[in-house]
Amino acid sequence: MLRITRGALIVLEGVDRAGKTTQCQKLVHALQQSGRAAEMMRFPDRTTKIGQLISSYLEKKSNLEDHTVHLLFSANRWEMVPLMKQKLEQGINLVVDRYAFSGVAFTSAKPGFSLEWCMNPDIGLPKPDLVMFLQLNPNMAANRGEYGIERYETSAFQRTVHQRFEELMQDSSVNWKVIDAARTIEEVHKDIKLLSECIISLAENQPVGELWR
Ligand code: Z5A
Repeated sequence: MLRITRGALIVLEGVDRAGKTTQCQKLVHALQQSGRAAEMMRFPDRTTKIGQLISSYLEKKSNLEDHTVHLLFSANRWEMVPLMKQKLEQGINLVVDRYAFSGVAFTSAKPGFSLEWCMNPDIGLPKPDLVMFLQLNPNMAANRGEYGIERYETSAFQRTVHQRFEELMQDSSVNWKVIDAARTIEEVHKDIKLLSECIISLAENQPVGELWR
């Protein structure tokens, strides 16, 4: 009898303009080309009601209290969990553009927020089998265009966010891999594809874990 093995949960994180979206799209395409089922997801998912509140906040069309918006970002992930689990069980590899790590890094970069408080609402989310952090220094990022007009898009804030990511990467319960994102799109893709193919084989025979638990 044909046994369906589960898909892997693969997350790309990184500083602004590190190339997360570009690489997620390329990875999904490459996996599909090699005959594997693969789909992309992104957070925030701006299509849901919660996502629309977040989008309006990011576009500075509305203001939300800092704790409140943090919890909305987390709720936006939790509302996708049934769908994510269903897809993983169906053998679909999920490639995710930002996840709980962005949630923690961005809120804890604000004054008065500890890493621990920020992690709490995301404890128990499906645990990624692999988190690739696209590393890019701020000068290189600046060469990829000006910061946009959305909230958080200033170099001082992004530097603090980067420090918070560094702290999160100390946690060995998460399978972090740091990728040098300063190279060409193709060079970066090659590394990401190789690491993803390895983890897809490994994840097949393991249950999906729970993040930070
Ligand atoms: N946020 C939060 O606060 N809490 C949360 O829980 C979550 C998110 C999940 C969402 O932004 C904002 O919400 C984000 C974090 C916060 N705030 N900020 N800042 P978003 O997800 O809608 O958009 P983004 O993540 O900010 O996109 P990005 O970081 O700016 O871009 P990227 O995805 O890393 O890069 P890209 O779009 O693939 O590429 C950027 C440009 O660089 C583009 O012109 C590419 O063609 C070019 N590029 C890409 N790779 C290369 C290489 N290798 N060489 C040269 N040029 C390249």
